[in-house]
Amino acid sequence: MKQFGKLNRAMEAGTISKNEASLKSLMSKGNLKLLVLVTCLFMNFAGQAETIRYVKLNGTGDGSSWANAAGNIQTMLNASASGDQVWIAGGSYLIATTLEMKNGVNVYGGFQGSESNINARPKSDLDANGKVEPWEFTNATILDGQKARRVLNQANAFEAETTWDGITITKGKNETGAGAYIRANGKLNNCIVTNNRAEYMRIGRGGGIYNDGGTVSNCTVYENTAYGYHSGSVVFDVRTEGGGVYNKGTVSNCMVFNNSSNSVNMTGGNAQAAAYGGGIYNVGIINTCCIYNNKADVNGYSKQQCFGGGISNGGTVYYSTILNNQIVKVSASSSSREIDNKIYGINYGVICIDENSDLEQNFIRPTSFVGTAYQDAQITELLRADWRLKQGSQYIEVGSLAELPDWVINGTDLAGNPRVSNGKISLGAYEFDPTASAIKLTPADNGIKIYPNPVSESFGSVAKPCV
Ligand SMILES: [Ca+2]
Repeated sequence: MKQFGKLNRAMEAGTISKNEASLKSLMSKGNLKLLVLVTCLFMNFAGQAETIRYVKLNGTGDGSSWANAAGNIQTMLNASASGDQVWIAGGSYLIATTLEMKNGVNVYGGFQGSESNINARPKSDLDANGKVEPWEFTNATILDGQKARRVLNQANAFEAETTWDGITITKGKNETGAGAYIRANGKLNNCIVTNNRAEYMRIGRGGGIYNDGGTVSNCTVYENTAYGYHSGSVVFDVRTEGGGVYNKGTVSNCMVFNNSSNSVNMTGGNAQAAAYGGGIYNVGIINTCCIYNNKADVNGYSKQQCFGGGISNGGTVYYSTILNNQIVKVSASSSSREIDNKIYGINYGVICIDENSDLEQNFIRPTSFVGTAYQDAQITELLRADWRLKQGSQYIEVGSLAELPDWVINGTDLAGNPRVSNGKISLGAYEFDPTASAIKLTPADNGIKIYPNPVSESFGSVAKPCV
């Protein structure tokens, strides 16, 4: 009946036609058949009421169709009202002014440029890892901040859930949330967030995303940096938090890798620094994520600390896989590199071993090194890593459903399969999928060269899940 209420309000406001207004009198007669008719007509009416505006690269139209697509994303956002949508064809869009999200206006990227349905956007296995992932749109819509500004911004909490779906956010730069800053009811879904940099003298927060109460889901977040530095004669402390994501909201079903939380002392002196969360600084909720090969590092301070190569957790983490992350401390007199997958605080069903000798036994295609990539071949390896569980893995169906919220239990794993089957749940971000093991990509098959693990000789081991 909520829809009828909306219809009534629209009629009272005079925003619908006489024909539609005549339905009101039909409704008042209480005739069931007519009521059904009214419902059908209303659904048609509601579908037409929503306006889609179209954007393509170098478009010069008014945005009314793909053929008349406009070229400016913000102009189309500004023209939209809550409930409208903006569809953006694939291409690389140079963002000259930070894009401002608009309450209730969903934005979809990844179109070839002729689709009439968001589900028709073509996807393909672009990174050749044997699976088509939620963010792999064949016609990528790339929003490029040109290393000069934040790419996407939500200025305040929204009343309506507002989703940006199927976009790539890259080359953003800001003190916080260099790629995107979202707040309550803001949502990034099916997105790639890469090569963004939060940089400031004293503090850098959220290289890829600063999530202040919103939701990040089904995204891959890689090669972002939260960077702080000390420079000049005035001594001050430096702090970096969340190379990939600074999270005060929810991050669910995401890959987070090759990000760094990093601080450098440019001028010496007694400055102190702390680097938190190479992958994620979390004071919110993380669920079903793979957080691997991230790094928290500090260089050149008189006192320097690192907390969480993968994740620094002051919130809650559910069923995630945290592996091959690293902390690095370099000073004039010493340097140390350690594997660091530790997680403190509240966590359930997390795999976070600090011993990488068991990886081959448990995962389909683990990475062969610790920390971030410094060679192209390593980047390829990171993109093709597969942390799904192997037959015989010790993590299969040994988790507990106790204390898990319903949205986690009823959700999916990182491969999109049911999170719980027959009342059982596996540790980490994936359930065991017998068909997954059939995909065999060996380094030889794919031109991947395995480099020696630079730090494998020096760790103590904590060879058990952190549950
Ligand atoms: Ca893929």
